[in-house]
Amino acid sequence: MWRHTGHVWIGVSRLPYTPISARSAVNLITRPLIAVNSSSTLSTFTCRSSSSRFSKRGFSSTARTRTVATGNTTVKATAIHSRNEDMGAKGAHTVDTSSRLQNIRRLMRQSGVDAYVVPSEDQHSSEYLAECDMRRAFISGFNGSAGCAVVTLTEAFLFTDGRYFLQAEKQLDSNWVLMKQGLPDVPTWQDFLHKKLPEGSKIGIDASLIAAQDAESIAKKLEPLGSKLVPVPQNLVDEIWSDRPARRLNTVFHLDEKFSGQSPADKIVKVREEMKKKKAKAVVVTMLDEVAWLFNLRGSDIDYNPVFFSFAIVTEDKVSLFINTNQVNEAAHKYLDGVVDIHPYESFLPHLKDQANELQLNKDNKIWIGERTSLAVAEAIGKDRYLIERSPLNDLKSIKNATELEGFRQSHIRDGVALAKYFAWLEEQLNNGVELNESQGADQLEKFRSELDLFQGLSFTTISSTGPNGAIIHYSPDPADCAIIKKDQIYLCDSGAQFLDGTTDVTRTWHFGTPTAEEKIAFTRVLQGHIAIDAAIFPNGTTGFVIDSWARRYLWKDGLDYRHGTGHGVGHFLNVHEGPHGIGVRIAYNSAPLKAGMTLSNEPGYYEDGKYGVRIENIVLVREVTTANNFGDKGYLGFEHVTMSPIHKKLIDLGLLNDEEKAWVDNYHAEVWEKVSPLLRNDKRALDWLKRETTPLSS
Ligand SMILES: [Mn+2]
Repeated sequence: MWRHTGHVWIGVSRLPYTPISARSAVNLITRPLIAVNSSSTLSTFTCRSSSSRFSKRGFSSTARTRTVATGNTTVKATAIHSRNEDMGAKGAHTVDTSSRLQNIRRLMRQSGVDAYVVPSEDQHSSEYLAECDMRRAFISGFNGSAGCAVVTLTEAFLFTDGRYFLQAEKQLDSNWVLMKQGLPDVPTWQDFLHKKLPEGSKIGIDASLIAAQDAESIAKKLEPLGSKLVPVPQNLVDEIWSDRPARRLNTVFHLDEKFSGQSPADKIVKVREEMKKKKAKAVVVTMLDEVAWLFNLRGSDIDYNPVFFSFAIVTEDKVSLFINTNQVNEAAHKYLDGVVDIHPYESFLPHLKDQANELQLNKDNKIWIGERTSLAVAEAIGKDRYLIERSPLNDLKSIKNATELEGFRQSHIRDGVALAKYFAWLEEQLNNGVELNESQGADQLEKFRSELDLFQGLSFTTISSTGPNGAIIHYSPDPADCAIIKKDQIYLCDSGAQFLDGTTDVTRTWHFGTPTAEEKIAFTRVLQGHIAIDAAIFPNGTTGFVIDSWARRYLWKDGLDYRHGTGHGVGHFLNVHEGPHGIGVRIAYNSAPLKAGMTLSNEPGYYEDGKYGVRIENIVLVREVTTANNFGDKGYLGFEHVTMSPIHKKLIDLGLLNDEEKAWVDNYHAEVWEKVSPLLRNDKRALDWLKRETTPLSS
């Protein structure tokens, strides 16, 4: 697997991704393992997004890379030139990597390594990268979100998964061999190192970009061959990347406790309680959303993710935050006064080294690092002095307090206002024969969202897709070249926003003309799965792995399925994807039971390549429920949906629903009307639309 542990979200799609590997492939059902629409021409383009003008804190203020399907039109990829072209990280065109490879090989020889690995990750194992961290894209020219480059002195290999085969084929120049991970006989990049490279190879790596755990297992396999991983102090890509963009240094502010509901001091107490259970002397926090959560701080160093570059160390009596201190505004400085010592970001590793020496570490008392913590961090602590286990902050953060949960409810009601305004507007435009493309739709939705209270920006790039584009799971429209939204096709819209009181992520599927019987059946099967999850009741200790099939069983009846997970954790005004829990067939979902207070998406779908995509996504909160019995004294859990947007009745084949399911739809719609309509009093179009879309099925 790409990363064999931890909770990983890969891709621009806002969906829990099912990685394609020998291990997970057995969990996937009958469908072919290619996640792109084979009947469309896939290209990528870059543009400056127009969306930034609505963004208050600039979460979406830089260039976006977009993947666009152009239907039957073949777009000359070379015709697109952006000002980022030289970076190699943008555009569908092929970058000539000859001189880059020549340069890096010169440095490889100087460093005495035979191969050099360029992973996708940054130092914090972030899902989304800042531009300066897109090293693999720079060296290879391939800018998909998942992949790893291995450069030898004579060859260059790019490893990626099924979602990106077409894109990589298009973008890689003749210097590169595309390694299609997931196909038979194609090794993962990790296995490639011991299976394909000659014995006695010295394989260079930037220790800050590879998980300690990964490095450990790779080293073990290399050892019998006399090969080894060699940490190279300077990142060789950075050395040759002359116009590498600087890191963003945006303002870091503190989130008022009326939104966060808990002080950093309280959170630190909880972290120390977890440390005690493991006899750990310290916890090192390397994930950016975990640092942000711990101190109630937010920033905007990475698009869509209200995080900032930082590390933290919590010991039994000290808390240290490593951050570019200039970024922290005065109020935040004051807020943290007496709670945490603030140090420069660059001093993190040396500081950690000193601290590890000061603490009395032994085989029972170690420093706790998370599963995705880098080799560099592990090495700073020293061999046998660290414990690798899921970060306690990951678990603590996933259980929202009452304030955060109420924020989720309220922000989703407001979000429902923007959705109602948008869908009503869109329908009217299409009925009036106005020609609108997918990107114009996305922009209008963002405009409505930007008018909402506490809005901070989008939580990811809006997926606004008509017809066949909806079947491309990681699609997002390119403003310069995307499809016109068609009245007689299914329209799928997956979008979300960041608010001070919560993060939203919602998918709705519409048909503004007359859907076919086949489309209605697919939609209804998806809806039945959605309802099954929403209404699920299960004992404490149950994982998302166990209930995933509840979402699929109705599709399975018809021999249908979907190639992504059913649900992911959602941050509170933090990353739209977070762990450790989720609903899906990946075995990792079996390691984190669902607990009261967790937030999740519920998003089954169905995709008919070349025709349409269907997805229905709500955010749900996990909560305790009262049952007639309490077998095993475990307590029972269920979900509370917070997303407030109608589910398209026109696409429902009523003949497939039982009475309970029909009642669910009617009850949900009554709730949407009750909560959203009071906020739409000044918008007759949206109010009329909401009224119509939320009337009972039988009316
Ligand atoms: Mn989602």
